[in-house]
Amino acid sequence: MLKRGIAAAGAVAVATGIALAGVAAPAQATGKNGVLENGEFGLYYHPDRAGYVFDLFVSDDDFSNDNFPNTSVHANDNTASYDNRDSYYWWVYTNAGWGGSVGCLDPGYTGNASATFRNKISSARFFSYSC
Ligand SMILES: [Ca+2]
Ligand SMILES: [Ca+2]
Repeated sequence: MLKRGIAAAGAVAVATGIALAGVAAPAQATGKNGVLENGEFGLYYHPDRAGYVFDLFVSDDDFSNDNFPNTSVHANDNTASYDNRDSYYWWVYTNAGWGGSVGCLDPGYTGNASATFRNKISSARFFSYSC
C-alpha cells in the first residue's frame, strides 16, 4: 500500500538523486513485521519502548484484529509507549474507528502513554498536522 502521494514520492526521488547520488535508496518500511523502521509509528507493549512493538506504516482503524507481530499477544488495549519514526503526526484513539480520547504524537516523538492511553489504544492514523 502506498502511503505518500505521487507528488511527495517524486520530491523524495529528486532529493535522493541530488543528495545521495550513487547510494541506493532505502527499502520502503514494512508495517506490522515487528521491526520499527523509519517511516513507521511504533506502539510498545511495555513502557520505555520495551517488549513487543506494533509497528504501523499506515493507519489502522481497529486493533482488535491484530496481535503484536509474530506473537499471540493482542495489540488492542495493550500498549504503553510510543516511538514515532515517521515524518507525519500520528493520532491515537482509545476506541476503534477513531473514537474516544485522542492524542497526538509529533514526528520523532518518543515517550510513555499517559494514564488516559495506557493499555487503552484501539486505533491510530497519521496526518500531516497535529490535532
Ligand atoms: Ca516495520
Ligand atoms: Ca487492525
